[in-house]
Amino acid sequence: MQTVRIIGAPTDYGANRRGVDMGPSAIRYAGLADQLSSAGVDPVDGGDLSVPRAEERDPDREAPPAGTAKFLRESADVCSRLADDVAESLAAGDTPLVLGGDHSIGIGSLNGAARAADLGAIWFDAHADLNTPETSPSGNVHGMPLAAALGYGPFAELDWAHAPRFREENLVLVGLRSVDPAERELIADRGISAYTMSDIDDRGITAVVEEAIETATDGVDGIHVSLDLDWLDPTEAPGVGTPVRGGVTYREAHSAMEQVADVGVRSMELVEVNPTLDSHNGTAELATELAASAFGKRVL
Ligand code: B3U
Ligand code: MN
Ligand code: MN
Repeated sequence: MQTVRIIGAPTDYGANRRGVDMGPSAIRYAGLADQLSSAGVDPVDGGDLSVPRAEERDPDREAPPAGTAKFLRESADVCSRLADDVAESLAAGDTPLVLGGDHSIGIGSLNGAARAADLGAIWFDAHADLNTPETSPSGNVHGMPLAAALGYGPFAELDWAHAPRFREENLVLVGLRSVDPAERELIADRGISAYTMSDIDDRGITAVVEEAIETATDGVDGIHVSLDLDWLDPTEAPGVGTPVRGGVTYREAHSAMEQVADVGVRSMELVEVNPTLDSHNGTAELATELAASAFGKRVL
């Protein structure tokens, strides 16, 4: 039986909104282990990484000077420990499932995954997460993980994080509807595979995800799935820090997860669940259901 190793990464360094650090608790409380068991995998909970409170590091959470990233040193520290855990878990033959926390932890997940295996990645997100400290409108690292993993921008604290075996050709963004100008330019210049909500409207979720899987798996051994809950429409997933209207529906989300399950998920993360903004823990619950679909849960 496939062992899914749960790794909590309760960070909020990368986001403006406090509360996303409670994501791992909320997702566990929503019944993650039971959902995974019902998908036919064996969940083993490795607990949470230790993450010092932001107030201990920067009591004022002051805005940094333009061109820099907030809490970059702290994010780098958590991500390097997370990368070790993810790599170790893959090397042991397990499937890591990382619970965020804000999306800055994607830097650690991608690096760890790339260290242990040749994987592509599908990034289900309303946002492109391709900003650098220089181009970011917010200074928030949760808008930068892909730029860091791919080696763009000045990320001195994250020099180690550029995942050498993680190839840009095997990265696919799905569900975009909030993209900053520099991100748009980077996607066009580098020819990064990206599907907007318009593509999903035009072609349907099945065709889009099928093509995404083809690109992500081309020439590699499998995929890392990064699921930012703001990928879904805020009516389905209100408990996220930066909701954007016009996201995928409940059914489209499950359908996409079932498709990735068919090719086999080697590594996954659930990020940006913010219980302080949620309604009756519904977004956390949805995250557990989608994880179950991604690991093979079916009705019949
Ligand atoms: N692109 C914007 C907003 C954003 C990115 N990721 C999230 N929000 N969750 C930024 O700040 O980089
Ligand atoms: Mn994101
Ligand atoms: Mn997002």
